[in-house]
Amino acid sequence: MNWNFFFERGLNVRKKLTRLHHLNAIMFLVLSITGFILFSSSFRSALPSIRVGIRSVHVWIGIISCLPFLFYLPKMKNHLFTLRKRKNNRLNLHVVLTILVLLIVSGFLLTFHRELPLRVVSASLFVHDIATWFGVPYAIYHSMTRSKWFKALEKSKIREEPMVIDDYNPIYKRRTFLRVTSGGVIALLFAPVIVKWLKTYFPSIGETTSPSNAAAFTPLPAADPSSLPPIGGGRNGEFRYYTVTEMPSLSSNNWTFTIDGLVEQSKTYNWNQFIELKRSVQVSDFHCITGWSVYNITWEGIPLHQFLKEAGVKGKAKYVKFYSSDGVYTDTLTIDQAMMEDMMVALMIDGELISQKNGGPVRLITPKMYAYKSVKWLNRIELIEKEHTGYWEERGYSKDAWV
Ligand SMILES: Nc1nc2c(c(=O)[nH]1)N[C@H]1C(S)=C(S)[C@@H](COP(=O)(O)O)O[C@H]1N2
Ligand SMILES: [Mo]
Repeated sequence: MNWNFFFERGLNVRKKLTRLHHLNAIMFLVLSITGFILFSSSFRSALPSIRVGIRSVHVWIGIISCLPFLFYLPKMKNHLFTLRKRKNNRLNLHVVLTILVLLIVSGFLLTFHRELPLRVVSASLFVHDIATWFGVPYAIYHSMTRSKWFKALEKSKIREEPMVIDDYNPIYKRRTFLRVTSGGVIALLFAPVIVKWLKTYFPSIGETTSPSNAAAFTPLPAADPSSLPPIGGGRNGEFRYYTVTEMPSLSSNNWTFTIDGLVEQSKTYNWNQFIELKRSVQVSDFHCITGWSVYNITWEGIPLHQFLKEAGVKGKAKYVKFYSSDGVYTDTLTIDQAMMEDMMVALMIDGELISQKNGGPVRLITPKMYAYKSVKWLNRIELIEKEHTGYWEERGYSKDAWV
């Protein structure tokens, strides 16, 4: 047995691993930051123009960070061997590798989400999120407790005290205390984001009822009997509430709805007139391009084609433009798309007036297209001749929004 060979080799691997480790730490940091930006709803309004760019950076660094991982895999056996006597380090390695594999696989699936079944995409988003909520705090804890200053802190007080190595060794007590405290602090810092994330799956956590619009809008429209109980059986899944502005505060006093442009009959409705319009009920799904979906929603509202037919679309009109009362968000459909059966100017969801957060009292829904088409706080429909580029399409989203 050539011990020297083992020794040399071990050293070499260790050095390489350390370098790899630092490189990975930097990439992981960039991935966490870009990932948080993509997840955070406040960032939507802060810097919407770089959202698509940030996603590309996130995806590319994600791909690049797989390379060291591939380089590491053949050395993994060796690495585990060097750690054979250190249970904690081995455990750490297993945790880290599991988290990385989960992040890489789900990240890969999310990158190609448009080619995959929606359920696979939602599951990937869930895995990607949860692996992040474990992985990021764990990585912070890990790099903190291994840093030089933390180690110094662990030992600092010991010098003045007698070094008795027994069950009550102060080194261990102080160490445990410091580690538990810092772990606790990190967990506390992450708790709000994690709770927020959990709420998107389990709305019963925290506030049970999202403030409805019922107080601001009188009279309340009466739900169609088939909306109550909702024929869809109640929606499945939770919305992530998005806005690129402050949410507009609307009430039946200031609310209006206009259809104009290239139509025979422009018209502006007030609340009382609007809720007199004939409504129908549909059950459909709602898909955000970022990967989450809500299924079996019972929507009640005015089918878009009905609206357009009543207003009389002029021959010159080629596109339908939708405005939000937030004053910023817009989107368009071609006339053909707008005439599709399930495009709807929705007023009620599962038998209730659509809440403010959800884009109520009136929002567009476009079930066969991604929800960036479904303008919230809809207050105007304009028939136009030249194509208009919608809010997110202007900022890099695909004009092809078909799910
Ligand atoms: N006015 C307005 N409408 C909007 C948006 C927005 O930011 N502002 N976001 C869009 C996107 S990207 C999605 S996924 C859905 C989200 O709807 P929700 O907030 O009700 O979940 O609304 C769409 N309509
Ligand atoms: Mo979206």
